[in-house]
Amino acid sequence: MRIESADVVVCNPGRNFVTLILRTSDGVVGIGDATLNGRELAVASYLKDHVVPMLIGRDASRIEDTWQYLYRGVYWRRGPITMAAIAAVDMALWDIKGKSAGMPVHELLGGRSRETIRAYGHAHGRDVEELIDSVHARRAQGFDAVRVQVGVPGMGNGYGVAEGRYEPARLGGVPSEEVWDTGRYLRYLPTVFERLRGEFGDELDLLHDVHHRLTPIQAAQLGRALEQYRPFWLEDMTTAENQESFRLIREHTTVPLATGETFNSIVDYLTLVPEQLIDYIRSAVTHAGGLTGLRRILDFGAVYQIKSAIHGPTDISPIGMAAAIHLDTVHHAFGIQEYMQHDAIVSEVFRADFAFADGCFRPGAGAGLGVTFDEEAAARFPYAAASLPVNRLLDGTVHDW
Ligand code: GCO
Ligand code: MG
Repeated sequence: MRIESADVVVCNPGRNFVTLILRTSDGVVGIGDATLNGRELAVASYLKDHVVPMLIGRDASRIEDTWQYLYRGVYWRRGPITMAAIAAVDMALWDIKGKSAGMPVHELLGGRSRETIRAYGHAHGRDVEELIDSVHARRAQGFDAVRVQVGVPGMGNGYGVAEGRYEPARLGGVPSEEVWDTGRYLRYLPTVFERLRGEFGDELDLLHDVHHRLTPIQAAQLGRALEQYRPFWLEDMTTAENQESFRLIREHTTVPLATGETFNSIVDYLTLVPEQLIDYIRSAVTHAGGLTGLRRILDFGAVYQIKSAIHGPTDISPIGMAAAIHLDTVHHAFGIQEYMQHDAIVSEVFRADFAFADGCFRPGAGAGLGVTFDEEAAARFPYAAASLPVNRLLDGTVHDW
């Protein structure tokens, strides 16, 4: 079974998605997600101009060999663009293998380790009252784990929640700008957790994403201040380029730590995992080399009792979400799955067979990944440049997103 053709489609049903479609000589179609938020066209070009010519004529059944060929066989390894492209090829090949075998991908990967997959939802508000309403809405959907993000008083449009919508992607190539004040944030957040515990009691799991905005010692302070409210985790407390800084956070707080959504390779975890500096691995199937790449990372983490928490924002397409749910179904050291929830319009293009109810996913039983991609519908939603905001401190200094 040879790969006969490959197409790359970039569409925008509300936000941009990059989809790879592989067709084999015996008529099997496999699809993969290569969406890299704000850099979609770079991955599309990497696929079209550099990867597709290497794929035509290859044996579609050789997933591992193709992965190594695209990773090791190329001088420039790793990096988000390369690994998102490899991820899409990998997902499409697993999809093809599943369709050829008449089995869902989780069966090919080893079968179910669990019946349901616990997910956490997103709640956010411009202020704490709006946040509380948003948490109630997630509770009503059945979530018993909720990520809470809130605007900080006096910080203007800060923290991506100002427009009442998390991370507004501004159309056009130039991002909007937000202000950030670390001192205000550090003073305010414990009061928010106190309020939430008062409102929702002890049972609800609360998660929070710091989005890389603190220095290691500020992160340690925040961990200590929030420990009494038992957060499920604090995510991306500080930038992870210097992984050794996590040692400092760990020395000072027992709050569980999650990181890795911007990582794309197992090599990115060489300090964090063996030194047990984190508790949850946050990489995405779409950004970490597909099922093949992420599975290796999660198994590495499992040796150190580090759990999976696969990235599941709306800038990953339903194909990437489906791949995550297949892996969650199989992986023994499963922790939790993020579910940010696509707008309904996305289902005009992508139809996935996984189900969500009572705060949990169940994988679909369809062969392959269980997602269909409607190319005609996709053509109705052409690419539109969009960017995440950029942060500046009060004095104008550019700060981490
Ligand atoms: C998360 C993430 C997202 C990212 C987004 C950037 O935890 O879900 O932080 O909200 O910011 O995926 O592209
Ligand atoms: Mg995050």
